[in-house]
Amino acid sequence: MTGTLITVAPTGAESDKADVPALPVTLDELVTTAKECEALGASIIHVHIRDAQARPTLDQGRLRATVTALRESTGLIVQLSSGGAVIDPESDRLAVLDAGPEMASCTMGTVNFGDGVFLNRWEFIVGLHTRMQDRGIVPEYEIFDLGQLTTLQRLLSRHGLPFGGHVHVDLVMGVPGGMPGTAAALVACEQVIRDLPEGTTFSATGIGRSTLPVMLASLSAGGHLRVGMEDTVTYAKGRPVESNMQLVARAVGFAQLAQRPPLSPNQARELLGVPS
Ligand code: KMH
Ligand code: ZN
Repeated sequence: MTGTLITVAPTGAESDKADVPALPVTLDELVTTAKECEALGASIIHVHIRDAQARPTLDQGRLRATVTALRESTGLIVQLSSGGAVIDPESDRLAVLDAGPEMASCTMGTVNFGDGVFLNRWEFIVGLHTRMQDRGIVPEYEIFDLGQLTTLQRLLSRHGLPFGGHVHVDLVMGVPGGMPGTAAALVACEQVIRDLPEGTTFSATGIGRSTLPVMLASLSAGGHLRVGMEDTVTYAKGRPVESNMQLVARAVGFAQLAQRPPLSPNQARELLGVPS
């Protein structure tokens, strides 16, 4: 068993800065968060950005500046979200790949997402996957429900392996409308992941109150971890999250207890097929 990949997802597109003041929304806040999370043991940063009014945006200039700043200030693998917010058009989501990330997310199907719908048509999925192959970007396949793993099997069998040849999936569990954030659901996913190409790795994150059960289940099942304020803004009952670092520190502690210490960013690159 290898060590643990720890991804930090610090911002997301769903929480308002007004409701969650600790959310990093400016480039300075994001870079400071990234450096501190790297020092604690994170190896990947999953990035959503905000505009000058702290609203979610896929503005190309801001995305490029963010990738550059994170690459200059940290060794973290920079993974841009191609998911954006549920209202973002497909064209803007595809254009995220023009901002030059090492990795990008690639969601494997449509899912109800709270009161909205996170739309991911088959043709759009194929477009993201093949464009990433062409541009040398390593995908992280986002899985919100069990059937999306079979969509991934279909994608790989029809359109080939991702750039780098390694398949990595992230189970996003406990979204209202998606699979539950439970150990049983994680084990069901892990059984299907066995049918994906040999060596496929997975991480998992549980939204809201499913954070802890999903983290413990993932470590127990040989998976990796994603944590951050994109996914949870409550540390414990009645205690708001103080910072992304608090969530990363807790994940590092659990990984060490499991005797699977955090992988460095370069070890993560080696595992995921991301060029150094
Ligand atoms: N904000 C969600 C609608 C991703 O980053 O790729 C989509 C999401 C997934 O967060
Ligand atoms: Zn995201």
